[in-house]
Amino acid sequence: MNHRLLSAAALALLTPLWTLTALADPLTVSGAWVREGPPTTAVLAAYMQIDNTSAQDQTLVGASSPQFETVEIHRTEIVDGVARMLQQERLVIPAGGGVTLEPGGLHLMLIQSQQPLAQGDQVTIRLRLDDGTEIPVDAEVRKAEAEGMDHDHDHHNHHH
Ligand SMILES: [Cu+2]
Repeated sequence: MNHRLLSAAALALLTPLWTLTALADPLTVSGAWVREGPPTTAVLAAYMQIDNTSAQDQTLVGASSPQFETVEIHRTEIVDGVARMLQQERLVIPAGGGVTLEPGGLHLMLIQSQQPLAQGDQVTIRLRLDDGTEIPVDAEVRKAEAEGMDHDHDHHNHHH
């Protein structure tokens, strides 16, 4: 590679980083909601659409909520006919693309709520990217729209 090509490549790498600092969040989150659980449950699942409006892949490495002790990234998979939840260390949202967190698939697991949450309550979640950026998300607690269509989290909620 000659020097001119090299510097052009370096510039292409640097430019998006520079513009990122001036622009809004690289991710757009829409339709965030938390599935209402039984009154006694301390573990709830959050779902949302995450779109990457930047020109670079973005990597979600975690999340937190002031209303919960811990938030984990989970993926539900069917293993030998049984739904299991596998914790994800990271979740890549491709440049110009999106990732859907939905019942039966990816979700945020909200663990150990500080107080009971019911339909209509708001949950504040902060998504954390690998570069340290935090993206606030407001999610409303709702009943599942198609209860019975999916069976994830049944092992959390044996009491309904
Ligand atoms: Cu989970």
